Amino acid sequence: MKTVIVIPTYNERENISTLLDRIDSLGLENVEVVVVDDNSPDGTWQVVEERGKRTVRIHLLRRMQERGRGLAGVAGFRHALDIGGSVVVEMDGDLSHDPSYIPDFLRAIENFDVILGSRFVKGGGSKGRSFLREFVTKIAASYIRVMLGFSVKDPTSGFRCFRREVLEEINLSTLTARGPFIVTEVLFRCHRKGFRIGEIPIIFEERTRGRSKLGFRVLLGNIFRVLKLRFTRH
Ligand SMILES: Nc1nc2c(ncn2[C@@H]2O[C@H](COP(=O)(O)OP(=O)(O)OP(=O)(O)O)[C@@H](O)[C@H]2O)c(=O)[nH]1
Ligand SMILES: [Mg+2]
Repeated sequence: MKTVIVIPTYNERENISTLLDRIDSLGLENVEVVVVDDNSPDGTWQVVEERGKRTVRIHLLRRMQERGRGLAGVAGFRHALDIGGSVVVEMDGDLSHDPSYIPDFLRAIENFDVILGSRFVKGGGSKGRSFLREFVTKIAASYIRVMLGFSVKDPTSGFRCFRREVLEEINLSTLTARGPFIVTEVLFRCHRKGFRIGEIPIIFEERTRGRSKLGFRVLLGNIFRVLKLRFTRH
């Protein structure tokens, strides 16, 4: 059973080596990594390319024309399927998601189709986040749960694990979100298809290096994106 870890990056030069080291040190068997970088001006892709020369387990997808967390993630999923992944883990490249949880995901996915790394189940949480940022995340989670009918506690978590069949079924080519809203759009499809969605606790750590690409305007825009998902015929 091959596991593929998909990491979208934009200007994560200060974080990506540490993350790849940490993944290596887990010593997991049959794991490959796909970094999807949108030709970062800080040269994140160069770091990945260099490492990729030393090991066949690291793949770089360098997107030259497009920019955006959303379709970068989708490109990563496609590549993960192409190289034969039977389980696909998606995580951020800013060290907010600790790869030492990956074995927990792999255990949990045996009984589910999708596993979310959740800040809001027992044992989960966040470190280093401001009260305001945490508050916004919680309000957004409640809003999304009510509007889209999810029972999961942390629908916007970007640390996730999917069975291959899920990514084959949700029709990747018609996903529309270009930005971080993609995580909600993907979860909505999984939910509508009736896949079993589980959660495991994770401690999310606020990034300490590099800059967040998530702006206030994007967050506000998500209010409308949720409404659009809810009221569009599918
Ligand atoms: N390929 C690609 N990756 C991106 C893009 N924007 C963000 N990312 C990556 O997506 C992940 C999450 O982005 P962040 O900027 O950390 O956003 P966030 O985690 O939602 O927000 P914070 O909590 O503020 O960090 C990181 O690994 C980013 O490098 C993009 O345009 N293209
Ligand atoms: Mg982040």
